[in-house]
Amino acid sequence: MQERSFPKNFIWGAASSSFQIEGTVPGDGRGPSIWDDFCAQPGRIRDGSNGLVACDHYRLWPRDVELLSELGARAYRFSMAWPRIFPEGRGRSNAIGLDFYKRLIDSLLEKNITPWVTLYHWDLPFALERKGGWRNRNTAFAFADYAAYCVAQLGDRVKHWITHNEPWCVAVLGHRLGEHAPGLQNPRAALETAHHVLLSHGLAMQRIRELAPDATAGITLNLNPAYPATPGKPEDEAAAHLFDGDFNRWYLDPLFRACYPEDMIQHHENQGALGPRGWDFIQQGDLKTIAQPNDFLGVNYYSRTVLGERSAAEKAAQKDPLHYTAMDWEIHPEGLQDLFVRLARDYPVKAWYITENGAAYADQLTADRQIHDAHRLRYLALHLDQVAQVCARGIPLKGYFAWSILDNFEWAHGYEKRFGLVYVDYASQERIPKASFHWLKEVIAANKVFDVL
Ligand code: IFM
Repeated sequence: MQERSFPKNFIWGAASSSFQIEGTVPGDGRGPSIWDDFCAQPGRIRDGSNGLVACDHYRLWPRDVELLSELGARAYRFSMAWPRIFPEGRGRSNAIGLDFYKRLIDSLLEKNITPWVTLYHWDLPFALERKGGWRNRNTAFAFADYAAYCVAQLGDRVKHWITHNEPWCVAVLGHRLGEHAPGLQNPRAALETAHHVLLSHGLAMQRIRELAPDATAGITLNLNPAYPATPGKPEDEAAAHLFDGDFNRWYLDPLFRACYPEDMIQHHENQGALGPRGWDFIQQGDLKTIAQPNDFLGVNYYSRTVLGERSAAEKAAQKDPLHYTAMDWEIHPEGLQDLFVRLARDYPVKAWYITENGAAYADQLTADRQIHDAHRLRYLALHLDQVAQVCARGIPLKGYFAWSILDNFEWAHGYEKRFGLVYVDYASQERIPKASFHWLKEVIAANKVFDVL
């Protein structure tokens, strides 16, 4: 790996999300979310845990802001918990919740860290789930009202808004595969959800533009490039195209071309995913609403997917931490560059940001309470090398947010998977910066990535 520089003014940051770190402090007026309910259902979370305490960030945030400052982060991407602001999803607002975010934002600004606020990172107010959650079109309008309220209240301090994080996860993990809240296994519900989440993005963008014409706003997608195991083999090529349609194009095309991909419409119909009511949830004008101009697209990149039979050597590598992370996700840094080359070719996006990238490993605390996370450090170095190459191609990739500043609640995996640059000792809530944190701090200061391997 050679030393590579990043463009001047490249935005360096780290990311987190509300449910994964905040904890729920009784008496603070926050309403329950679908994730509180999901965690309470036996068997849903691998270690049986929940978000009640998490990293206790709701109380310990000043320490976490100090850590971001120590890292040299110029930006911090975090999410607001909708049920902290509107405990029932709409109607009555909760001033205590809003004040928490005001204090956090003010403290970031004092330290010259720019807040990048995600409005929805999966913690839907449970009161809305009772009314059909994202399967109900009204939720899209409730989201736009919540977004408008946040922008009206915080727009003087916050100039960067991300409407949604990873709609694919909300739709597919939450409603088709049942691995995330609300835990449904219903293909039609997943399609309705994807559509209403995208619609809510468009509606929220319109409100953000009205209220904060000086702000930049966009959405974050998790994109996963698909490769045929045997290039040129028709079945593998077709499987890769289908995977790409389901994972990537189903979100990119409506957002940037105002249409759903024809081949995938056909596919869902052939699968009988829709039931007798067909596509009745897509109303006239919806796609125009969804395709509002975005100032940027946030991309979360972790891995790639290979379709078809892999070679014996590739299969053997699956237990090797040099090739796979603790999530069993393949380490494929080149996929990041391939993805951006293709995105820049196919979609008219003004600016790109990597809003998440990182790796889970089973970190071991040493006797002198340090974390030598060499595998994570290598993962970050390899991916930053690709990021620098994307920038050097002239693609307007303007920033990078590491996932995550802290170890946190990794959804259905509970606390078993650690993604943090900072280790969290959950028993004491002590924060211990890992070797990767110290290394990234040097990279940020130098605005260069260098060989560590
Ligand atoms: O922890 C998640 C995050 O909430 C969304 N993107 C992927 C991360 C790792 O799984």
